[in-house]
Amino acid sequence: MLGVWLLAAWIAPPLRAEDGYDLWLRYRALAPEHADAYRAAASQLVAGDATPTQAATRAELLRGLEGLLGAAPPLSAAVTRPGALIVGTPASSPLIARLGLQTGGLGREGYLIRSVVVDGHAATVIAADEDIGALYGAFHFLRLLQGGQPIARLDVRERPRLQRRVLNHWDNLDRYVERGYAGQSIWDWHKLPDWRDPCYTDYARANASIGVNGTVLNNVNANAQILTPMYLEKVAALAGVFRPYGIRVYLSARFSAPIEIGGLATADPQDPAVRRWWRDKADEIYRHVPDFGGFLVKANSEGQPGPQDYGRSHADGANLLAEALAPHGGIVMWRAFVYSHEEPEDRARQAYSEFVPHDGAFAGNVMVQVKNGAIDFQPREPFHPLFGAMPSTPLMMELQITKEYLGFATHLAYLGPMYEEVLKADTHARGKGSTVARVIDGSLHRYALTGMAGVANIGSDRNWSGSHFDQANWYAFGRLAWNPALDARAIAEEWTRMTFSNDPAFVAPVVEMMMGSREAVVDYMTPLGLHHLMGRGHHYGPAPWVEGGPRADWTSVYYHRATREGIGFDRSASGSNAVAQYAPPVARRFGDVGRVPEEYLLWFHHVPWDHRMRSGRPLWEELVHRYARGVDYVKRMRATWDGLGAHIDGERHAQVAAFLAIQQKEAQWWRDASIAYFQTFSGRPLPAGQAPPPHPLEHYKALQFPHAPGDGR
Ligand code: BDP
Repeated sequence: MLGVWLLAAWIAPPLRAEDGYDLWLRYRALAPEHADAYRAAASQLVAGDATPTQAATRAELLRGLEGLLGAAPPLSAAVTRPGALIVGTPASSPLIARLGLQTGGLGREGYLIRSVVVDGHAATVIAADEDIGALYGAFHFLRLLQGGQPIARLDVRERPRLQRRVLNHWDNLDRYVERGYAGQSIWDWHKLPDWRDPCYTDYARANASIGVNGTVLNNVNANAQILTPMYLEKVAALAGVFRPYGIRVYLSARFSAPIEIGGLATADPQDPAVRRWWRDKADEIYRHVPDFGGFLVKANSEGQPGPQDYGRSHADGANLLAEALAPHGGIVMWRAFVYSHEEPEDRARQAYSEFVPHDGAFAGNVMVQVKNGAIDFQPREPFHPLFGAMPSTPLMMELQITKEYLGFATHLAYLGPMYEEVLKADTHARGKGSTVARVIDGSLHRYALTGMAGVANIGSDRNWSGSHFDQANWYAFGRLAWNPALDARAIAEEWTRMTFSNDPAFVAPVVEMMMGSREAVVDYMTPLGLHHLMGRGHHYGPAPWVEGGPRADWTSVYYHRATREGIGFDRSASGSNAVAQYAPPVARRFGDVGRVPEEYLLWFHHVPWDHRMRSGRPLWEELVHRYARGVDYVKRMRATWDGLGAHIDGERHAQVAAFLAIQQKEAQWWRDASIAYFQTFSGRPLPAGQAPPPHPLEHYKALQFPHAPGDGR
């Protein structure tokens, strides 16, 4: 019997099946060459548990070290041997107070990690001014171990560059997630407040590990019910789970709530009863959640109610809510994603036109939340012209983590390079070097409030994000919100090591694959500045032929404007002149067909099919070349991945492989359908070596997807 057991143990695969639930906090045993050294540097743990945050910090370190090193170090009240790990604040730990470290200037959330000598013994200290800083430091320390990094001579000093690092859940109260591709909402409203699913704690751990410190629980297309007493109790229960991890809860507020749940006849911001209602509502919320973060608001956009319904401005609307929250320290995140039915102008111009006149008119606790680009989370957009144009109003960046326009959950597209691209874009608002990162970190205009929001890709799927690689986008968002100057490649490497393996034969090809993956999506969906060509409503698959319907700017033809002569949206001075919303040096570059970066060519210009591209090819041929290039990249990703099976567990490997096969099929579909359609305008043959689409255009146009996931409703 014993023999059989031993044999089973001997032939058992070394790589346990994994389902992705553990995210990048897997804490699987490290290779001996790392584990031995780390064991010596974590021989005992000196950490308190007097507060919930201290307890969470200590528990995380014990859990992490046990997993990575095989056994948790013993707890100790003093340093009694070499290799102690000491964690805390000068207030919580007399030892740290005695070390006299320079924790001043770290702020509430910053931390130090130092190699020090204590009572004659080499030790490592994680010190902060506040408990939450120590928790962030502990996650940083664990990350070093997970990535096999040296820890003998540490001198880390970190503090977040942005204050509010917030996930936006587009989750409805019935658990449907708008633009969600990872199952249902993780918030089980029906069972709350009494049942607190353990996944809420793991959600908080994962977010704290990357520095996310806020979460908006409900959809921007908000239901006022969330503000009723029954739901506030549920919200309070979640806030209680998140609090030890430094995560504050925010809610999306529906502007017409005073009518819908307050019984008032109006929601006019100038009406004294409305103002009183919001003040009372804020007081009530803070009775439930004393550290409530504030409201996120989508107003007068896509049919949502707002101040303009009463002839008032966005500033009037935002200030109404700001006034109610101010006594409690709450903020308003007022979204700039607005476009109205009446405005006949280019949709790309509307947010700027509506907001810039109100610069300086917003209350001190309001931030205006601006999407990275002026249209809507496309695979590639030039940076939003509002960045740099509102020096007196703190602007918060809104990125989309869920891949509404980038292939849902089955397409592997690492968004780090996309986030980095917008953050590094130079607005020239105050001369060269006025990057978007410097706008949102407040250094350019001295904003008092700073922040970044990410539309979450989290759902009830076991792997949280719908696919293993989509976890990397959640991770990258958090890391860049902590420090917008971080490098997307370094983040990809960090994530790969933590999520899969430290083996260089695995890490190098996977990081390489990730880094080009978003560009591949741009190539096979919307090359050269094309945009908004996805299926109507659900945004699944190619549909450049979409026309008609309630409004022109909900069609594809509005955006690509293909004719027999050429293609592209003229936003130069001869067209909508949207370029004029940028600072002059940027406007000159984007507005000049000879100088515009080719990746934005058709975003800003309508050009003839035989326009000569930098490659020497005419535009039509370049377009076809780009579509094919995107498909080829996916083929190469598949081949790379297929060769990596030996490095990781079979379960995750197989799912990624299957999703890559779907991606290849769909990339090909995008290429074929787009070429079949645009060829009806260009009238030109395909370049040599390019296969004709296997089906006539009518085939692609006839495809229907009534149950595609995530559609707005
Ligand atoms: C679009 C989505 C829609 C959202 C909207 C928004 O298609 O579901 O409600 O953005 O950001 O991308 O408000």
